[in-house]
Amino acid sequence: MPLLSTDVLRADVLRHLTFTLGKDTPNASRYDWRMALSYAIRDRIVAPWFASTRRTWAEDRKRVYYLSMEFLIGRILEDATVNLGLRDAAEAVMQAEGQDFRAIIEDEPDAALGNGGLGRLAACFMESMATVGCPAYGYGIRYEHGLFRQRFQGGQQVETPEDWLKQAHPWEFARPESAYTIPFKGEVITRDGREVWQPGETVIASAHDTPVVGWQGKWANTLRLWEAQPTTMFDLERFNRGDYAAAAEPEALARTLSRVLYPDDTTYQGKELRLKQEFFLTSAALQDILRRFKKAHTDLRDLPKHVAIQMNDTHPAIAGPELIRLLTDENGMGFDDALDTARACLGYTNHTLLPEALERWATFTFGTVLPRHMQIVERIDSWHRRTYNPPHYIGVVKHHEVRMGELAFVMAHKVNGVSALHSDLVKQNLFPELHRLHPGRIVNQTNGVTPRRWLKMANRPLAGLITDTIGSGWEDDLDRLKGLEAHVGDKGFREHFDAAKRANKVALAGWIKAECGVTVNPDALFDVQVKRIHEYKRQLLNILETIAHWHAIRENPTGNWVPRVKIFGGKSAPGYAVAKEIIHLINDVAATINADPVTGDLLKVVYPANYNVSMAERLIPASDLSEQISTAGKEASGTGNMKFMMNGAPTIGTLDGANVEILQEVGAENFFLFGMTTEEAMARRQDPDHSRKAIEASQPLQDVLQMIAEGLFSPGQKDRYHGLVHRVWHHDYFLVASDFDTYHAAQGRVDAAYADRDIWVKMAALNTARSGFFSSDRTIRSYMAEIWDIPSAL
Ligand code: 26Q
Repeated sequence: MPLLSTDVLRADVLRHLTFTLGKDTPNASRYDWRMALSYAIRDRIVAPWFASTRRTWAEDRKRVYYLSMEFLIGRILEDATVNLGLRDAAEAVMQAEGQDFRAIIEDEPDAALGNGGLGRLAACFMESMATVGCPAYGYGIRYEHGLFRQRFQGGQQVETPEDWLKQAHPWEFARPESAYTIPFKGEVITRDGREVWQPGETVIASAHDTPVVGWQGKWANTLRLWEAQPTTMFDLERFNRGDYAAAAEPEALARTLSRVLYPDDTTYQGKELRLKQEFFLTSAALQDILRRFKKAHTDLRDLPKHVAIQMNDTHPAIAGPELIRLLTDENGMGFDDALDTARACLGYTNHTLLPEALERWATFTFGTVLPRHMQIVERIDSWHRRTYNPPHYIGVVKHHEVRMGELAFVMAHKVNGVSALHSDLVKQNLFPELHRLHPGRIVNQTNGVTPRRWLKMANRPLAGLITDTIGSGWEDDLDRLKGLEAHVGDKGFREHFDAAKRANKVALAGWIKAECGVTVNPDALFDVQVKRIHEYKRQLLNILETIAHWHAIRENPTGNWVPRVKIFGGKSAPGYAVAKEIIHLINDVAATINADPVTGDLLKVVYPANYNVSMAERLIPASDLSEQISTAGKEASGTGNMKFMMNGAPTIGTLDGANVEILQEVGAENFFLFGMTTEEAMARRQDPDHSRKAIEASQPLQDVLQMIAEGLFSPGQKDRYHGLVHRVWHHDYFLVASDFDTYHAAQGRVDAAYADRDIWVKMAALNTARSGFFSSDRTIRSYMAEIWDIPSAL
């Protein structure tokens, strides 16, 4: 098969071009070729997919159901070819047909059904579950529009709708036969002593399945996304009465449910439509799970032996009450049995400590949209209060609000944080009382990322060097990267490592020129901060320090400076004014610095618009320095930090999230640590004058703030950043001022290290060599053992 695989693949591509696309080669567009190749690749996923599904049924295996409002998948075609071992064959086929393989790959829209870290984690988990042979379904929503596209207009973020489904989507199979009715609103009446929910509205959830194939095609799972459809096309009675607009209402409601992804990643607003989306996903998933269970079993009390349901944050936390409702109202189980059964199935992953991100629904909204669930939540709450009778009871329902974090905690047999530090803070700060009542329920599962996409696929030069050096097999056994350590002392290896990085940087420089119109020197230090824009992530700290660095070069232009390219990427939530102001400032500073002949090639600042998974795949392999500079105690884990490490970029960072574990794995001499610890940060905030004191103690920071305040970067509107500067002086909750000096000093250490090639390349290579722990395969195996109680099928 390997001998002929290219010829067979070529024949299949031509067959699809002819018979699926109906195109003759002379008329085939790039799109046609991409579709033909995608179908030919998809065909090869179907066999392992069927085999996995059949085995799961035949062996009656326990399955995991990963419920997530977000799956930030990115492009699929190249990843699928890599996992099937057909990457080079696919390139050869396209070449033989006179097609540019890269262009074909990049013709695919980037599926952005998620905001950031949480959604991308779900996508990495899907790939790792397939790789390690964990029988699994991902359940999500098939948003018609994913995360908005970002443009810059005069340096400011402008959002435009995203349209990934405009073209045919070759990776999914519609399953109209798998459809469920989802009820909303109405009232609960009592009939024969039983509560009966009479919904006021219903919609249909209709399934679309995407197979997810693991490394080497040994196993494949299903990502099942639900599309909302109207129960009745329109209300015939109203239509016949001539009320045409109102007659179309049921259809309109249904269509809005899966229309668009909410673009907020940290601020939660109590929007009714969002609650409806959450219930829509959750109810459809649970109905599907119970239907599948009943095909093989009869006693629903056995559910936990066969089913593990993971809630990705509280967004699907309505799963607790909904599962109880389905077991009791629809299947006749008693409440106590239903409660025990549901809890034994459910797990809850927490991804944030930020109070403004915690979901709380007004009981009025909750009771209106889900009247039966409101009753069940009250019953869960009083059961919990009665059973544990704690002194300071933190209820699920408090001050006319349903707290989804507490609900998820109470309804789960395991609750997990996403890094060691974060899990400790979940115990100590977020749920201290519940942790005392349920010791052992909170566990840690440090995040990971898939090395197939983030190393093998995205960084071919480095992946090739790794295989040449330690052989293949590291792709699904990432601890083998340790084997590189023995070669780090070898000058030849270091030269190859350096050359791989340089090749990526040259490619990125070309792209930056095309995208931003800025010429950057590939020998400069590429310093990269890419992630959602948020105050706690402190892009502001980075740009303030960039200004200080620029100022220092101008004061001494003939000094022995290390040339730098500062690269930013990321979107702000559309309604997050402060984040949008930071974006504007970065773009203003970039325009000023890039036009300065004094600093010239010594410093450039670029901010390509519309950061997404595909852009990450370009930027991260070409990075020298990973910026992970959040205020300690605020970043739950971070996963970008792991991707940079794998790709040989040392971190400049704080003791926050998984940075702590990165530091531990890589060693302090290979990590640029700075800043306050979580405890120091909390203590620092107790001083009401902390920022003023920090600014007055730092001449560089004073200079920077003065330059901004004077309008140096906004000559057309000198007061543009008065509000921003005022906040740094007086309302600096995220401690930008207090961490400025140590950050500035750490950047100085970076320059010194980079100036010595041997020191730098060794450090970079050790980052790759010691990144094995951050494979999401390790994370998934740990969930399987400690939360799901599921063995591998491989
Ligand atoms: C909630 C309610 C209404 C609308 C939106 C939301 C919402 C949506 C997305 C709230 C939060 C999110 C996303 C959170 C997120 O991405 N958290 C990140 O999760 C990563 C994976 O665990 C961590 O690595 C990051 O540290 C964490 O910030």
